[in-house]
Amino acid sequence: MKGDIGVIGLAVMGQNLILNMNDKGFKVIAFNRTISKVDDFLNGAAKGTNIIGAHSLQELVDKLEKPRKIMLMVRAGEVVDDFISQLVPLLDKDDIIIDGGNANFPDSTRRTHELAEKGIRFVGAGVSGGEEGARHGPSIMPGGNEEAWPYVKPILQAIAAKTPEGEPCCNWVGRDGAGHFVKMVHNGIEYGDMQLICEAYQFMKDGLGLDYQQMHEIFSIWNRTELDSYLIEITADILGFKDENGEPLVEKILDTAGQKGTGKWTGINALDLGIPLTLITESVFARCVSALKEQRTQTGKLFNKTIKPIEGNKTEWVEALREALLASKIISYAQGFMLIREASENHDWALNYGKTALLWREGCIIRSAFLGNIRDAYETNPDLVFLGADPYFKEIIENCLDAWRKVTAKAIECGIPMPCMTSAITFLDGYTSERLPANLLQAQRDYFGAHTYERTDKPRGEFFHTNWTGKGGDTASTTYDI
Ligand code: NBP
Repeated sequence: MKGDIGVIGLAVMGQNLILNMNDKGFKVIAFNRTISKVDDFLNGAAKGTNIIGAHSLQELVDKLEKPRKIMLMVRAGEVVDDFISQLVPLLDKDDIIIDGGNANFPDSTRRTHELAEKGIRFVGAGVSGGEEGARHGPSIMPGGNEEAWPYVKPILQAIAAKTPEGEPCCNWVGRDGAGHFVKMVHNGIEYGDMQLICEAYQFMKDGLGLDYQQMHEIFSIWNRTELDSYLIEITADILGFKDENGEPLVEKILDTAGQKGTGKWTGINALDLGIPLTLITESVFARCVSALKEQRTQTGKLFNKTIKPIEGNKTEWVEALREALLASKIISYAQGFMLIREASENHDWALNYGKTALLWREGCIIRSAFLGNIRDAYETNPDLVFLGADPYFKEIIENCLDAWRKVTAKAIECGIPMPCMTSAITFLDGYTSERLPANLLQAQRDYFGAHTYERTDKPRGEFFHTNWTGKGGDTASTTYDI
């Protein structure tokens, strides 16, 4: 009997996905560049399973049922292109290559087209959930050549996480790089959620002076509210975790955050598409600031930086903080879905926003009860442009608004950096303003660059230029822009 699927790449994700596929009754053929790792795997974690090893790509290809399905779980980038170029001469028309790594979505678009020209069907599938998700049910976001979907669907949906209602957190996203685009936004949202939690932590620790046991308990309680999510749950665990001396381990971890680039890609795409993805972009910059440890230390001394303790009823402040976090989180997801909508229209992907929320409901790092409400919002109104306009989310924002203002204002007053919570409320204030000061901005642009402006007392589309100084000309700019 031949294999149902081949998996290339036996690091943490590949091994765990293979074991998951094996549990679901699929026969998997495993291969890795460093061949010794194939045998290590077969004699280790895969011992006693139906998993079969291959010691060359030819052997892998020969052992697979046609049309062959080969999933790459290797380092993103050139490595994927290298494997594709080695595989193509060994494959037949209609065989399928799935890239389950963290590809940048334009690469998946390119690969879909290049491989289609060769008669090979390509699927770019974002996979989220880390080691645990890969083993027991990740969120999977497949896109690319839709002809491949009926063949890979039974396997991917079987191994994917399931919602409380039993629906798989894996469904066809769209053509070209749509799957990896949605995965990228997922990662951006993950950056935002993590930073928001960190801001709440600092407010409690440095502002309110709470200890780790208290913060552990607060996050555990928050996890039983609308904030119920994997990231809140692990934060409660982390804050309660003691090292070998019985002291909070997190206090001893160096405060410089790393990043692998998906948050940055999300920000770059938002800028390219003109979407105000302020919260996620601030979360990427917050990691950049954290990385400047030595500069921060020096400048802190220069400015004699201190954080003013927050006075007042701590229980009331903690509840206000929870509301500020919840409202900010709604803004983050609202902005994320604005970006997804714009990309869908721009690339003609016809993405389904409710189904996208469902993909993230379980299995992935941003999994939460909240995503079920987002799915409901888009099912009720697929044309919803701003998530905060959905009645459920609007009511939460309105109820949280006073607390959100109080917390962000207090943080600024006391010297606690809150780039995400403050950018979120500033976005809402701008997005709900019928009139912004951009009239002055347009005047400035026209003053120095003759960029023209529209007038409130004339129809849209009619452009005016003023000779502001009496010295300039009457010619409007058509090419120069900043
Ligand atoms: P890694 O991203 O660490 O990649 C390890 C695999 O890539 C091994 O099979 C390794 O082969 C192979 N590889 C490398 Br590295 N350089 C190679 C080269 N020049 N030629 C051929 N093979 C090469 O593994 P991972 O953490 O399991 O992640 C796999 C994919 O899934 C990545 O794209 C990652 O971004 C994505 N992802 C990871 C996570 C996570 O939590 N780790 C979550 C979601 C998605 P070797 O054994 O011979 O060195």
